[in-house]
Amino acid sequence: MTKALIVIDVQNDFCPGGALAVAGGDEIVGGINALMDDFDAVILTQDWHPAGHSSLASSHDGQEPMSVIEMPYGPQVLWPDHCIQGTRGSAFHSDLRVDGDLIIRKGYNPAIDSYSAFFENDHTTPTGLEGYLRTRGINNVTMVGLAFDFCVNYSAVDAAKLGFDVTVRQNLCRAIDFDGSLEAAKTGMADAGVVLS
Ligand code: VGL
Ligand code: ZN
Repeated sequence: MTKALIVIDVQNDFCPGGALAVAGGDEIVGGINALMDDFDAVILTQDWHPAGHSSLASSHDGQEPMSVIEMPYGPQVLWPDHCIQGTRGSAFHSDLRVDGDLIIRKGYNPAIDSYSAFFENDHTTPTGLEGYLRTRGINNVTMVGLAFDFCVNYSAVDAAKLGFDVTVRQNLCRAIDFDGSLEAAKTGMADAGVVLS
């Protein structure tokens, strides 16, 4: 078994004081750092939106943050401006170890959001992570990070659908919990065969 730790979006904007702060988002950093040495590969993801990205409420006239609109690929929550490329908010938490093997950016396509580390929200356009893992012989992934009910959830379900053995360490995640998203995420991950530990 060759195993990777995938650290999802531990960035300033998802931590207290950030633009899309997840409660307790900074509490998981030390535990994630300590876990890294147990894996053959460590991969970090970075939410990385251009200004004017279609997932931002500010890009849509008359829309408030946290409203939901219909996009060609399905419903889309409109988020406050967050993780704009090159801003402080888009940087990793300053205590996070960034000596991993790969940083994969996502959400850079202006027209499509990308919660998952594997596919954009059209569930079709790949990020390349699958190929990276397969060519390194990795068949087992553990996921931690932010937010449990969005990017961790989408990434874990996609990884399971692709045939990887997937564990999500819940104590090293924090959730947004918007409109039932936390319970839906737990059910969806369990149904996909993700181990919630
Ligand atoms: C995320 C909402 C918008 C996440 C990213 O990392 O879970 N959530 N962009
Ligand atoms: Zn985002």
